[in-house]
Amino acid sequence: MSSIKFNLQELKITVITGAGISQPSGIPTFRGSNGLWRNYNPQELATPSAFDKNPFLVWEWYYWRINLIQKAQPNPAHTILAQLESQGCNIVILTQNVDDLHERAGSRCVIHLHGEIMKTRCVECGEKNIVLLNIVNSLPKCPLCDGLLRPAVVWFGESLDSTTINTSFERLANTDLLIVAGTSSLVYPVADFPFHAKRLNPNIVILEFNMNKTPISPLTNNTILGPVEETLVNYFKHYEGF
Ligand code: BV8
Ligand code: ZN
Repeated sequence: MSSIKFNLQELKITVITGAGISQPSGIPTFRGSNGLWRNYNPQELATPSAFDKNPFLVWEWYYWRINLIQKAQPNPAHTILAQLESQGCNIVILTQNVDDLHERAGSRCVIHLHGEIMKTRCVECGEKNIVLLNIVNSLPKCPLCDGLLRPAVVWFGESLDSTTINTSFERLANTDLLIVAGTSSLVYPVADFPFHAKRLNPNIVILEFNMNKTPISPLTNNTILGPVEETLVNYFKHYEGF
């Protein structure tokens, strides 16, 4: 366990999360053994070309994931982060995940770096944030122009929203404690965020919570190995109030 003691309420805390924080809730990760879907590599499905080629297949994959997410519950790793916020900590979550488990755990300050699976946008008129009302086995259509809707997520080969990136960089530049939980730190540009934070703020403390070491482990003050639904809770529960 890290020997660094903080007064949490005095810190600006930023948490970068990945698929590993939702895995204990039953949501497959992208690269884990159970990450594949019907032997498709998610990296091949989460692309504009896969959607252009076969929107039915891509929507089938997203419907399958939406169903999993709707049946899933937030786990203790989501909950402890929400409790830090409700206990008055200044905490912002930068999540790569497209599920809503952080919000359902009670976190309010959540930035979805890769978008949100429960929202769609129209490929024709660009209308955004159209909530997918019900899952039908056909292609969802835009209520304004009847154009094809796509998941409002960032696919591989697509740029992240520039405002999202700028807001994230601004937050990282003013962060005292950066927690990186449940991400392989292999997907860019988010994989570079901890390095960027260290360049902006050499005094930042970086703690990583993962089952294994990752490319950012050498940069961290400590990598706490183990299931995040236990390690993150154990790390924070000895602070007063938990
Ligand atoms: C872009 C949304 C500009 C969709 C996702 C260099 C610079 C810039 C870009 C690139 C670059 N090199 C390559 C690229 C391109 C690419 C990229 O990074 N590829 C990788 C694979 C090399 N990046 C992009 O395309 C990005 N766009 O840069 O635009 C541009 C444009 C054109 C050309 C070039 C550049 C867009 C990336 C976003 C893609 N969209 N998701 C959807 O969800 O359907 S990414 C997807 O991966 C998810 O968001 C996921 O969260 C994310 C990262 O994966 P992880 O979350 O880390 O999940 P993973 O399965 O990998 O790991 C799980 C981890 O959890 C593991 O470490 C495991 O040990 C741990 N774990 C599991 N269980 C537990 C646990 N730990 C603790 N406890 C547990 N219980
Ligand atoms: Zn439209």
